[in-house]
Amino acid sequence: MAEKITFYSHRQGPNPWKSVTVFEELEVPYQTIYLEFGKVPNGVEDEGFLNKNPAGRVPLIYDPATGNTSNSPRSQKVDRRRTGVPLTESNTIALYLVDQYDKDAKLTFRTTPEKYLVSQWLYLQGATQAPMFQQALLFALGKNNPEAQAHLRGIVKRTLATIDTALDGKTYLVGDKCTIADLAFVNWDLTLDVRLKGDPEAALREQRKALYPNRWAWHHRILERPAVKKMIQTQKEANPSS
Ligand SMILES: N[C@@H](CCC(=O)N[C@@H](CS)C(=O)NCC(=O)O)C(=O)O
Repeated sequence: MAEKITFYSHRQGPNPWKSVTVFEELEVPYQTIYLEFGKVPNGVEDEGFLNKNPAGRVPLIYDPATGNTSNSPRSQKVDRRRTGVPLTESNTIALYLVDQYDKDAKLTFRTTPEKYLVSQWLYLQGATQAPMFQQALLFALGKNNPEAQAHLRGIVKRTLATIDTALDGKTYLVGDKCTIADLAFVNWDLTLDVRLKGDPEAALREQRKALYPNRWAWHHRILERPAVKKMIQTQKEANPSS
């Protein structure tokens, strides 16, 4: 069995949990180190972690299987022969894991155009879904700016509509199987109740089900996957009081 990947995570933040789903799908062994947010001991902005990822963000993995690399941001401070390749960015980690561990292409495609379509959805997830869902919540919570709130909720709804249209007559985003592109959307989608709170047309689950039926069925289809159930259970266990 492969040596365990060291995985820096956060108990709530959605991005690291995307990696957990891919570990579980591919049965890749990993050991989790939970960090706090902020400049606190064991925090993502603590000097110890900034030496590993100057961006101060999780997920970050070290995979001993990949051996030496010159990819470390502050390479002189990391013993790369012992720790393996350091990688950040949840979608890059997903791409890495399928390259390294998904020899049968269970979660990906190696053909054209499918591999570019997987990439397209991963970019949409990372560049639009995650940051816009995050902004929508920040504006809803912290700023008395109804125009900005409505604008951001509009982008969230447009993202849902984009997925819904793409899934018309289809089961998954690319080809006929669930790939890392589909899996990448789950964790932020699970937070829609708070992102769309107060929205006149899509705040409620029943409203979203009626507005985006393809997306609704797809999201629930993915939630039935054993690896996704395991990820959700692991997150519950990591947050016993919530
Ligand atoms: N684009 C990055 C975003 C990573 C990211 O923002 N992670 C959050 C947790 S979900 C984080 O580490 N935040 C640190 C902070 O807010 O201080 C990815 O997909 O991995």
